[in-house]
Amino acid sequence: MDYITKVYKMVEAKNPNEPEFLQAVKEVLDSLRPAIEQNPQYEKAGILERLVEPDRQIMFRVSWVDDNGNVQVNRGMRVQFNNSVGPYKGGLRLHPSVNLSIIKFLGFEQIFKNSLSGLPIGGAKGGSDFDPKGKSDMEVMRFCQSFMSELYKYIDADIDVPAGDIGVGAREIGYLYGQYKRLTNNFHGVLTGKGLTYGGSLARTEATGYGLVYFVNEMISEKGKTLKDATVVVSGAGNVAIYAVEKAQQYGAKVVAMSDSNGYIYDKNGIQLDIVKQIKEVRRGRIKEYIKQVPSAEYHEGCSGIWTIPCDIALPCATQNEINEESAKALVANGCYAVGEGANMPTTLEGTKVFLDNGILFAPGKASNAGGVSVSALEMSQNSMRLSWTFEEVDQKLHNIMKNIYIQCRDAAEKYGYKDNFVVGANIAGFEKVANAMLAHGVV
Ligand code: NDP
Ligand code: 2IT
Repeated sequence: MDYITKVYKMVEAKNPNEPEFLQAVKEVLDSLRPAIEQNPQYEKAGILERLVEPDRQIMFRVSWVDDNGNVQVNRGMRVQFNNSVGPYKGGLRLHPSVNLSIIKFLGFEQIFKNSLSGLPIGGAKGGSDFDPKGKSDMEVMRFCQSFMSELYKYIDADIDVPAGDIGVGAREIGYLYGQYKRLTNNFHGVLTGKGLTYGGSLARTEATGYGLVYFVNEMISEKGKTLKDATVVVSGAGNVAIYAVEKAQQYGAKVVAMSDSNGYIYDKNGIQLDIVKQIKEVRRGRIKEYIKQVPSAEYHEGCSGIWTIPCDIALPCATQNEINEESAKALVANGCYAVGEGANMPTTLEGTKVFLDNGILFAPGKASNAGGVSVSALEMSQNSMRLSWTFEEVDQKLHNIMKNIYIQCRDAAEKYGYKDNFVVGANIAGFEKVANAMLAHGVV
């Protein structure tokens, strides 16, 4: 049994109830094989065994009182996975589906993503099974205050810097920051995605979606393709999806579909993003409200149907495992030639295989959605310097970072004999920096 198989079997035996974590580990380990075989020092130092075990996992009760005076209890967690190249960094997710498996998969992916960003940040993730949907602002505030009353003990601007993810945007970061400041009296960059009035960075809101499109643009340009007049399907209608649509449209693409967890809209004339922003950002409404304002558009219940819409480029920006084998096959059959993952692990292992076997240009999330955390790291820099950069400065840096990530993925894939396989490229390039830092630090 080779080293990789041995490590994977150990992870499987130790974490039998964590399917998402096992999926993320399998994807990474399988594609590291060429790098591991050519560099025996990694096995000798037990790098993989250490990499798959989080530095620590913190779990805590979050008690709060709802608007009716009833006591509610949620489970909070933070998994600090690896800080070999910088302080722990990664988002917080608030969604009823959150469990340890999901937070561990996200934290594990974050190690490689943050390494690829080229900035000094380690990997972590956290969150809670709290569902912000349908809650009043005051309920969200009380939850966030209770959550931070425990989390603050484990984070600091130089230790662990959380940010947003599904269900955590500017409102939640504001409440979390307020409580952190109240408890510690510290005003420093302990969270990113902060509001612009108290240390947030311009372009952080746009960063993940914009970065995704910058990456995809690099990837397709090398093959002589362009976003101009391309038909694009984007799943989700949250932070990542909205700004992916905005940037794709700026490049001249025609985005014809978006979704939320109930269903999807199809607008053959091209999505009117200002209407989507009104519905989702201002009113916190549902995507189906779009057809009230655009009667020529269609609304369909259910999420997976969105992948049956013919398109040139698909950008999954909602959640994990939203493209399975069947959806991948439908995209390929309809002529889709590029897929850029805005979400974390939106494609199943079987779906990814379909894309790679069919020569689809496939940008894996840990590379193509790294723009968000990269601008978070730029927010940390600005906070440390007590300065703030203009939108254009941050956007320019983001653009360069995404180009560099693409080049790292392309070159690592080619170096190990997997030209155009950006899954292999992203995993190896992200891994090497972390592994070499771990080697330098000795066995810790
Ligand atoms: P938001 O909460 O802003 O939006 C999430 C969107 O995805 C919503 O439209 C939501 O629909 C939909 N969605 C969420 N869960 C599900 C589900 N189980 N099934 C179907 N649809 C679902 O989150 P973000 O846009 O921030 O995050 C989207 C993805 O991007 C996630 O995978 C996240 O980890 C990843 N990501 C986010 C970054 C960031 O900077 N925010 C950075 C890098 C990656 P509904 O409203 O119905 O729940
Ligand atoms: O998955 C991700 O990279 C994020 N949710 C953003 C993390 C961050 O620290 O900005």
